[in-house]
Amino acid sequence: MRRILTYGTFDLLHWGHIRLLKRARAQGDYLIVALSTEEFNAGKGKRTYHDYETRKKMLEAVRYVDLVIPEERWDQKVSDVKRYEIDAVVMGADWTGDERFEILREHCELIFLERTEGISTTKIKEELGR
Ligand code: C2G
Repeated sequence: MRRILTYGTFDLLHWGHIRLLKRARAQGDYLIVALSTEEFNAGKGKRTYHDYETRKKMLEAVRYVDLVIPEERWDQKVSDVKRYEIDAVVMGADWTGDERFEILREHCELIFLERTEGISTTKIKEELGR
């Protein structure tokens, strides 16, 4: 069983997120999503519309997602890969070359998929005038 792991905030779940999850799941047989907690997001200066529990439930309702775990720290990725016996970490291409992911190459495959153009949580918030 080929096990895939991806990280993200997945706030205001939209088509760009779903397409990423669909393509990530297609890279293997089992997809784990490490979902950023509010505390972790605060560290990134990010505030989410939905809280962690709601974002987790929404992801668990997506057919491509097999398990949702919390992302609490930047430095948990190597232990995540080992603990969940991950074969490949899959991220959107905006993360290409980021050292916080490149270090995973000695532990698993690292795959970057192109982002879905024209959609983002920020764009949705701006267009809704928030
Ligand atoms: N994404 C995408 N296309 C979009 C928007 C997002 O492919 N139009 C992808 C991103 O590249 C990412 C995933 O969907 O792989 C989740 O996006 P975000 O929720 O914005 O996550 P991010 O802020 O990139 O958090 O430790 C890493 C962070 O937790 C990643």
